[in-house]
Amino acid sequence: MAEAGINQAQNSPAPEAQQTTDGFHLVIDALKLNDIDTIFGLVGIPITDLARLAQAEGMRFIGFRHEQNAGNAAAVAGFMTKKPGICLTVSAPGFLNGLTALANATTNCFPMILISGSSEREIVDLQQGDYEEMDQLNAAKPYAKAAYRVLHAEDIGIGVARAIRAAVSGRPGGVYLDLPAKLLAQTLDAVRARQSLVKVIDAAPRQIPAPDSVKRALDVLKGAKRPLILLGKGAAYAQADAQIRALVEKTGIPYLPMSMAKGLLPDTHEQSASAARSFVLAEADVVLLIGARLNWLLSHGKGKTWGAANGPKQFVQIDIAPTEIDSNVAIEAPVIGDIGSCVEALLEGIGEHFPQPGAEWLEAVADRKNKNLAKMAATLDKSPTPMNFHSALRAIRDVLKTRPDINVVNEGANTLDYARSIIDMYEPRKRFDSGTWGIMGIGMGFAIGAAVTSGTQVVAIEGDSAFGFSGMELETICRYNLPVCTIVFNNNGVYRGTDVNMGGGADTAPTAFVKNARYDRMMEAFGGIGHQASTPEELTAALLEAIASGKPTLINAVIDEAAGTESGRLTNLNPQSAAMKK
Ligand code: ADP
Ligand code: TZD
Repeated sequence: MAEAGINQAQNSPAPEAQQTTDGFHLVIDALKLNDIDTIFGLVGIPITDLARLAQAEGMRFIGFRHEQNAGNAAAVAGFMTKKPGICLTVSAPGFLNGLTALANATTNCFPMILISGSSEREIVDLQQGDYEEMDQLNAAKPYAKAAYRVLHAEDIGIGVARAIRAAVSGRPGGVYLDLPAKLLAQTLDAVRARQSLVKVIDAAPRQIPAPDSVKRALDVLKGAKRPLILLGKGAAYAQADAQIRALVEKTGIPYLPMSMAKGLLPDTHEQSASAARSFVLAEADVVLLIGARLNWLLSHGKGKTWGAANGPKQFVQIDIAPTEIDSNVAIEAPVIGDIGSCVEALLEGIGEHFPQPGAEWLEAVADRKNKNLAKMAATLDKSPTPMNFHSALRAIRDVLKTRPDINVVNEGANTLDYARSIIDMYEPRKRFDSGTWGIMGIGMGFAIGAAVTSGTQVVAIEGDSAFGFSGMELETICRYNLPVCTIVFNNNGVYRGTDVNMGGGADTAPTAFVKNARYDRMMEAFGGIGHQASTPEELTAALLEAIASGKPTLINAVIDEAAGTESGRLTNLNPQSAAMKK
């Protein structure tokens, strides 16, 4: 069937010699010309030969067990590198499996390209019932930043170029590229084909902010009595680490990192106000947002969290997307441009000296921070039996402190909320988590993407429910022998393991799992290393061994099944029926 392309290619002379080439080769040539060296995907009709050819032509093809995980790997690769990560899938169901990752990438502003094979347009459009028939282009549009279809082989170069530019320019996002089977098999003259390829020049051009917007921002900041800087994952993505650090340190303003901006400055930095988060959000009078949206994760910039009773706040917002401004509350001073250019312009405008925040504000922040840190230290010092989230995370924190270079993946409810505040990060773009949607299922995809992209150790801290969404990728981790240590916080269920069937029937409660499952044995099934850890000491030993060996490892961390709270810290978003509240 459509899988014949590469067999022909392998048995026949190189395209130059035979002077024709085909769609398969052109797609690979177009990606390589644009310095893309890795494809994450899952094969089948009509793209198996594309994956084979990618390998034959020196690219890496990382094959997954489910497309959503391949897509998540591509998305995290995009976040880490500012180059679009590539996910390759088959038609209809494969495409739809990948679409969740594409939508999540778009929501999080990660650049990626989902490339899916598709069935013939004339059959799809007449709904004549092709193999895996679906109008994929239209299905993708609402969930992607852009969606394109290529119908003629000579347009592959342009199609790939458009996809790359759309993914990374302006606000980054997910792009869908539809490649019908017939296109891949089309042949054309090799010289014309070569000429049709496009090397994208300056894919994400700098966007310099308007000087008057910079002046306005500085005026607002200078007028602040209790200023705060909020760093979002856009700031991490921008790779303007030195400028951002300079701005924070020159202004002396306390800062809060959103979860994936942790490590942009080390969490141990004295200006970090993480441990006084509620206090600074409520008390600040002027807030400088750098690559962070005022969405639900920041209580939409209003209400009690923001100390509504203290009167209105003034916001300065740096973002590349002008439509982000005034999305939830009025923004006093928008600065539109790429973060590197905007922060540089602010630094230039500041010159040698910036009026430092008043001692009263800094002391109040430090005071609250020290109190909260002392309280947290007392909680972390306890060693209950069985382990709880805190004692397990203390063990992990102490190991990771010695290896600031390690990538951390994190999802779950309690596991996410506690790990985010307990595990310090020291380097930028090393923490990858459930992000803007609070999605479960990014775990193994992000872990594989981060390991493949960085070539270095990953530790994935996973709720047992969260892990289940992508757990089959343990096989992928073992197959590519990736340095990924997965720690499953096993408390026998979603949030916790103590729920009972309120109807009294034999079925388990909606949040309950099989008790005392041995996730470590899943790892062993694929040749990886499994550990069971019931104490912080066992967890420490297992993690140290995993990191020292760099081998695929899973630690089944046994957590008190009564330790978690429903929805972690999102209890307020969880409507409960009157009957359940009793
Ligand atoms: P967080 O969840 O960490 O608060 P968000 O994903 O809500 O962060 O916000 C990221 C913001 O950063 C988005 O509004 C996006 O437009 C912006 N952004 C991403 N990359 C850049 C960049 N290079 N320059 C400026 N803004 C950027
Ligand atoms: N499905 C998807 C794709 N995303 C989701 N966020 C959910 C379902 C709902 N959900 C959460 O918001 S957290 C969570 C689910 C199912 C799992 C929590 O249980 P856990 O973590 O075992 O992973 P804790 O640490 O035990 O709370």
